[in-house]
Order: sequence, then C-alpha cells, then structure tokens
Amino acid sequence: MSFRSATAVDYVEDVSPGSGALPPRAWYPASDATSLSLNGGWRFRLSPTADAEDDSFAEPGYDAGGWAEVSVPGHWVLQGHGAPIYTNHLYPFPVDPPRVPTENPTGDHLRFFDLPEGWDLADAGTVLRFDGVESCARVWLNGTDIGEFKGSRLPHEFAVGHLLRPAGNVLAVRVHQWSAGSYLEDQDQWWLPGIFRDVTLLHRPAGSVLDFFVHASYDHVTGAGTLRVDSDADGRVTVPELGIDIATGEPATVPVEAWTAETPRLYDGVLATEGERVPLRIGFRTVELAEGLIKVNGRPVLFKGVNRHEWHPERGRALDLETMRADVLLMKRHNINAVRTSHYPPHPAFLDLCDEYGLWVIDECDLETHGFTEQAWRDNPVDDDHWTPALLDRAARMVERDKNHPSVVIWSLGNEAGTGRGLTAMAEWIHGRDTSRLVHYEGDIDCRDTDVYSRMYADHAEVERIGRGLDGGTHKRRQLPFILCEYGHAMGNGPGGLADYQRIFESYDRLQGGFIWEWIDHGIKDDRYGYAYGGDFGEELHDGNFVCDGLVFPDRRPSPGLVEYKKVIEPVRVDGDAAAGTVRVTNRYDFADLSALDFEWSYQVGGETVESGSLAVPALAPGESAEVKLPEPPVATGSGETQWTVRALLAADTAWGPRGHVVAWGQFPVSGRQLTSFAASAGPVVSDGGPITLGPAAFDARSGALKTIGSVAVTGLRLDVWRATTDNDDGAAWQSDIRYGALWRKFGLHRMRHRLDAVEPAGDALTVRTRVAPAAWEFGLVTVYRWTTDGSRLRLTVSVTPDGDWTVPLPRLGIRFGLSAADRVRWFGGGPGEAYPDTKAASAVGRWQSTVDDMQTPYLRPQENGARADVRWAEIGGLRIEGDPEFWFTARRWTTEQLDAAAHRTDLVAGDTVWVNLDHGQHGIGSQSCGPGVLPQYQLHAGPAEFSFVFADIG
Ligand code: IPT
Repeated sequence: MSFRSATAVDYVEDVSPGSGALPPRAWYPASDATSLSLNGGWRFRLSPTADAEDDSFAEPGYDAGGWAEVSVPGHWVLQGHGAPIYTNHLYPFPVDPPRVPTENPTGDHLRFFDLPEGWDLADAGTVLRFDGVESCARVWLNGTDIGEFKGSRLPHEFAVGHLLRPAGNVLAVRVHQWSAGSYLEDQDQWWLPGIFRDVTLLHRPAGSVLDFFVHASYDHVTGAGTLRVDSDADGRVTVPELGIDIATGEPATVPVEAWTAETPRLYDGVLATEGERVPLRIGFRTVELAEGLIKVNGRPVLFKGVNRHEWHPERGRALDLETMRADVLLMKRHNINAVRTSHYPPHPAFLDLCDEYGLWVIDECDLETHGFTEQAWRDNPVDDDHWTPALLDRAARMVERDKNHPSVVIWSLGNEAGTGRGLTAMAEWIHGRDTSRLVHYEGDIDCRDTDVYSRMYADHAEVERIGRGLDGGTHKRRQLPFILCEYGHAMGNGPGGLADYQRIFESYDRLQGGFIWEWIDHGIKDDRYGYAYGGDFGEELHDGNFVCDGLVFPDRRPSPGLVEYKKVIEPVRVDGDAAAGTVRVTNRYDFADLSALDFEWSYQVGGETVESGSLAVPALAPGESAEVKLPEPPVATGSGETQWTVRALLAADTAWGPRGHVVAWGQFPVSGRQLTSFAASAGPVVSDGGPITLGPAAFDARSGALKTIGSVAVTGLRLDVWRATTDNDDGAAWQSDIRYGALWRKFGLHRMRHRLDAVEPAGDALTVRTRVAPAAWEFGLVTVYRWTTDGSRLRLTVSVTPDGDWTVPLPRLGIRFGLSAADRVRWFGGGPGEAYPDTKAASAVGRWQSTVDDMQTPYLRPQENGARADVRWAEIGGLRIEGDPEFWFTARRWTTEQLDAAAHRTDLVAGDTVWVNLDHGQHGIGSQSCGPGVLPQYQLHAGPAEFSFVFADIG
C-alpha cells in the first residue's frame, strides 16, 4: 500500500520518553570489553516532513547509492542540508503541546558495518549506545525496529546482540528535528538537529558490568576516605594505591587525600565482574549542606564559575575531546573553578576532564520550557502530569550516567522551566537516588524542592541584601546558601562590574559565588560574515547576536572579559604598602595552600622593569595572609614614576599550566607620575591668507582646525562624545531600567553639531571657541580648545562646560582626530588589553606595544572596543602624545560611525585614515544586555571638565 497513515510517526508527538531503550546506567569511557565506534561517514537523506518517506530504507539491501553523506557526530544543518535557527526562548513553531509542525525536517541516516574479528555473538550481548541525538530518533537494526527515543543530550542504549551479524549490518536511524521533546528543550541556543554525539556498539560479555555507583566520601576530621561500589553485577573493587580489595557493596575506610577542584586527587581502581574490568577514577569527597552553607570536605566553597554550552564554530554541539580539553585548560588557566553545564548534561567525557583537572560541576538536566513564559506559563509541561514520566526519565538518565564523577557536586533540574509538579517529582527522585549531592533549580524561588537559593542577574545591591540575610523569602530559603547561577552577561564588550560582585561575594558567607553567563560565543563560521549569528540564515524568528555572549570568541580566543574575570577571581591577593616596603599576600583558595606557587617581585620605572627577583612567601593555608618584606627599591625615589609588581606563578608544570604561568598579581605605586614640564613660549603667527602657525603646528585660519604637527598631517580634530553602542549600552528589550544606548540616540549624541564661535590667536595661545550640541535639543557642551607651544611641542587644553539640562551620562568625553598613516603603537599606561571604567581590574600599568589592527577586539557584532586605560603617553603615526591627566586611548581604521553601523566584522573596511580617540572619560560598561546597568560610580556624567595633551612630532 502506498498510503501511510499518520500513526506511523505518532511517537514523534508522544509525550512519553520513548520505547525499547535499556534502563539508564553509569557511563564509562572504556573497559576491557570490546567496542566499536560507529562514528564517521553515514549515508543521509533529508525529508521535509516526518513521514514523507516510508521506512523501507531500514531494510537490508536498500540501495542508498543516491544519498548524501554526513559526518556522525554532527548536525545536518551544519553540513549543507537545511539551516540552523537561533531563538533565545521563543519556540520556532506554534505552541500547541505536544503537537509539532507538519514541516518537520527529518534526516534518515544509514550506517553499514561489519563486526571486528572475534566479536562473540554466541555467549554475550551487545548494546548500541547513542550519546546524543536531537530531538527524536527511531532506530532499526538489520530491518528490525528496536525503538525510539527523545531527550537530546542524554544517552540511550538498546540491546541488539540478537540482531547482529558478523558482517553486513545495517543501522538505520530516522531523526526528526521537532518532537514532543522539543517542548522540553527550549534552551537559548541554535536548534541543531542530528546525531551529534557518538554512536557506539558495546560488546557485553556474559557477567559484564551493568550499572554501578561509586560512593567515595571523605571525613575531614579523620582524613579517612570510605569507598563502597554498589554494582548490579557482583564483583570486586581494587584500588592498589590504597591497598583496597573489596567485594562490591562492601565498604572500606582508609586514609586518603581528598578530591577538590583545587587538588583533584584521583585514585585509579578497577571494578571487576565475571566478564569485564572497568577502570575507575575515584575521588574522595563529601558534599553537604551544613550551617546553611555548601561545604565540601567540611569547608565552604566559593564558586568562581562559568556557564558552559557546548560549542564549536563549525561543528556546533558535536565536540571532540580536544575541544573539550581546550575548554577545561582555558578555564583552569583563567582561575575558573566551577562549571554549570548549562543547560543540559555535556558530553560525558567533559566530566572526566573536570574530575581530572579539577572543576566543581553543577550538572544540569536537559530541560527548559522557557517559551511558555509568553503565555503566562499556561500548559507548561512541567506542571502537567502527562509529561512527568518524560521529566523523570531525563532526571534519571542524567543522574545515572554522571553519578560517578567526583566533580559533580550539585544536580540541577534544568533551566527556565517555570514551576510545577514535574519539577518536584524530579527533585524527589534525585534526592532519593543520590543523597551525596545537592539539588539546584533557579526557578524554585521559594526553594521548596532545592538545597540552594539560586538566582540569575540579581544586581549588586540585591546580592548584598541576600548576603546580609535581609531578603526575606520562605523560612526554608532563609536557611540556605546563595549562588548566582548566571551573572555578568558576557555579550559583546563586557561584562562590567565583576570586581564589585566579587567584593560582595567575599564579604558574606552566605554568598557562595556565581557563574558568568556564558563561556563561549555561539557564532557559526560563515563565508559571508566571518561568524554568523541569529537571523543570518533567514530565520523568520530569531534573537540576533544574543547567542554571542561568551567570555571566549567562537574560536576560543579569550575575550577581554575572560582576562578581567581571571584577575577578579584570582586565588591570591597581593596588597602593597610602598611606604612600609611590604606586601600583604592572602591565600584565597578554599583548600590549597600556596606551596604550588612561586612569587616574584619586579620594580618599574616609567613603566619599564629595571629589576626583578623572587620573593619568599610562606605556604599560607587557605584564608591566611602574611606580611612579606620587599627588597630595597633598586632605584632611588624621585627618578620618575615607579611601582612594584608582585606576581604569583606556577612553581612547576601542572596538568593545566606550565611553570611560570601567572596565576595572580598586584601592582602598587611608589612614586607618582611627574609630567614633563611645558612652558608656553612663542605665540601664534597669523599670515595673510595663509595658515596660523604655532610652534610646530599649522591651523586653518578661518576654522581654527589643526592641519599639521611638524610633518604629521592631522584631520578632523574635535571633541567627541559618541561611541558605537555596546550590547550592554543598548540593553535587552525587556529591561525596565533606563537603557542609555537608546536614550543617547534619542538625544542625538551620535550626531553632534560643532558650531564655531571664535578663532582667537592672541598672546601665547590660539583659542578656538565652539558649542557642541545635537540638533533638536537645547543642551550642549561649550567647548574651548586652547593651543600653546613650547617651541618644539604643541599643547592642547580642552575645556568643556555643559550647558542646559543634561539628563543622560555621556558615552565618552575626549577628542578624536585622523592620522593618514599609522600602524605601530607604543604606550605607557594600562594594558596589554582593553579596559573600561568597570572592566579595568586586569589592566596592568606598564610599557606596551601593539599595532592598530591588534588593538581591535573582534566582537562578533562590532561595537565600541579596544580602549586602553590610564595612558600617560602614547606614540602613533609619528606623534607622541602625553596626557594630563592620563587618558583612554583608542585607535582604529574606521570611524565610530562606521563601527556603529556594522552588523558583522566583515562590514568593517579599513580606510586610509587611522582614527584616534583620546578620552578624558568613558562611561562604564555594565551588564545590561541581560543584567544590571552601570553602577553609579562608573557612570560618566556631564560636568565641567578640563584636560590637556602635549603633542610632539617624533617622525
Ligand atoms: C537566561 C537564560 O537562562 C540563559 O539561557 C540565557 O538565555 C541568558 O538568560 C541570556 O543570555 S534567562 C534571562 C533572560 C533571565
């Protein structure tokens, strides 16, 4: 019969988790049992609907000769078939649970394989494992339908031994992009269908390991570890290093070194059953809620975390081991100690790496129903009993898979799923199954089901109130510790205000830290745009570059936000007292002493190191500090600006960083800056019809515009208040606070007019008087440029007096000008990277050099970037510029207006002019793309200001 009834694909819209799969169990990478990876090239056919094609392709002998090929693991939409879709929380289909659209891209996958030599089919079983398929799969082996499943980022296993043949096996998998499961997977990310994690055939000898649960606790009072491995198949557990040789189910207590994220001590063991030997990596640690705090091994921990989505710019969520390792290494090298696996269990190998290198993990279930917020959470699956089996299935698949990882200290029910009975059922099940960990869910504001009070994006003031316990809440919540499961929204330039959060976290025991949103920009490598984001694939609904909000760029290059975070959370604090000639060193680790670190002092004059040496610091215990004597300053004071820098470095190679890697640092001044003296001498010379000259400079006589300084041509020098608004300036549409990006545009700060009032060559100065103001508004900035010379150099003093009713801060306040040629840049001031008033912790004072191109920070959506803070002097394009006071320095090959107009990096085309901004002030950055705005102390309010620059032609 050619007509197929719709019922053939009913499972797609069935709320049940599926059928045919084995019960969930612990995941382990390799044992002595044979396995066969089915990763690689698979034959592939894409259909527009779930039932456009019948299932005859699953039959052995089917001719798939005309089919395409895709790589597994992979997403077909990233391999030339269809296109990805990005939405934050809107479902890209009508909300009518559990129904999905008829347009349901469906990928039929075929894999042909032979069994390796010696694969015993007689006296053994075989399991077929899928580690992740989005969003719903139906599976046939050699023509037999073995089941179907949902739960994209969770493993599913099938017993297939009875269906296998030594050669010529046909594995057929039909994958539907949309299913009932899609309603539970509304995370803020790309929708990427496909078999995106490994497919493996596991030989299961008779008497092989089934499920097992490693219980390895640590008693911090006695220093003893207790190991018990519960196993569905009886066997023995050996840990040679500890002399342990016990039966499964039997406990052993021995002295051990504990596992912590700072000291990830693992013991190798083996679980041996009659038919299999499974390697174990055992970490002894105890997690508890005690005295209202999350404690591990008896001590409270402070999470310095990130939210990690799985991302690769070409392969999407199909990550290889080296990419996972790169994430872990980068995190460790940036002082990050915790990961929330937002918002689904990661590839299981990632957790092995967390165990090995040491990261605290909040393992989050694959559950989010955020789109229901649009209908006031009506019909939310998590509050509908029909869906509860699916929710429990997801909880069990996560907990059973990941329960043997010491790194996992907290289970999270999911993200942004509202509230409901299904969540309560999940929490109850998890609490019953695993009493050794805590349960988290941010949406449970009263903490009915959870062990931790968790919030996202709460502002500094509220976090401080929570720290003080003045936030009220239910009785239960008031007894609980607090974490910010998301904060510091790292979209574009920013986040700002991290140091201020950290100060608050460190001031109140109840505050146990937070997790930056998020680790990586989910940009997709793209020929048109460099990196594509939402909307670039013609999606009818999308959320633009909201998917690019990570601390690392898609290629994993650290953004300035990561460098800032590393400094803010550094585990050693160095506070200097130059007068006393001492530094106070504080150990801010929770568990480790400082014996793994070497300390080094250096002494800078004018930003240049003149001497350095090692500093003996005791191996302080966590929380301890010591006053350490510095050597005599190598140079007499009065020899210019001098400072100490003290750095803490890895004393030896570690698993994650080389010897000499800088973990923490501090700087403090000895003697302050001395400006080079400048005495105005010759005054302006006015020649008939020609330019006005003043020392080395020439000005247009009518406009007062600067033309040249010596041999250097200068164009368009004038006051500048505009910056290409950052994602944080623009803010998120739903933010109720004032969003300055829009207000600045409303008030025309991006189109200021410069009215010339007077050009006055008089006495020793050329004075140019102007009023700078936007069309349509009555407020403005009365701006006076006063030029003088000492004969060889040129000095500009800018005086700004606000006029009228200024109700918004300024984006920036300074001057900009164009240079016809510039490439290399040198400066003395903050560096090496970008900084803004509230993202400046990592800006170190020193002598730096770079190029105009390298000074650009490649935010995927172009925006203000690249400022260097506290610059004393800079050299660029044949000019040396000295500031009084220090200034913010920016140089780029396009104008601010071009930067502002660009949607992708590829829109930025270098012109002939290098535009230089020398700013007296910059408005802070904040985190308003999803969090609080700029704190008052970092806002740049219009007020009377005066600042100077001395220019010299050094060409
Ligand atoms: C929060 C989400 O949990 C996260 O997935 C991401 O969307 C983030 O915001 C913004 O990038 S939800 C927030 C809108 C309160």
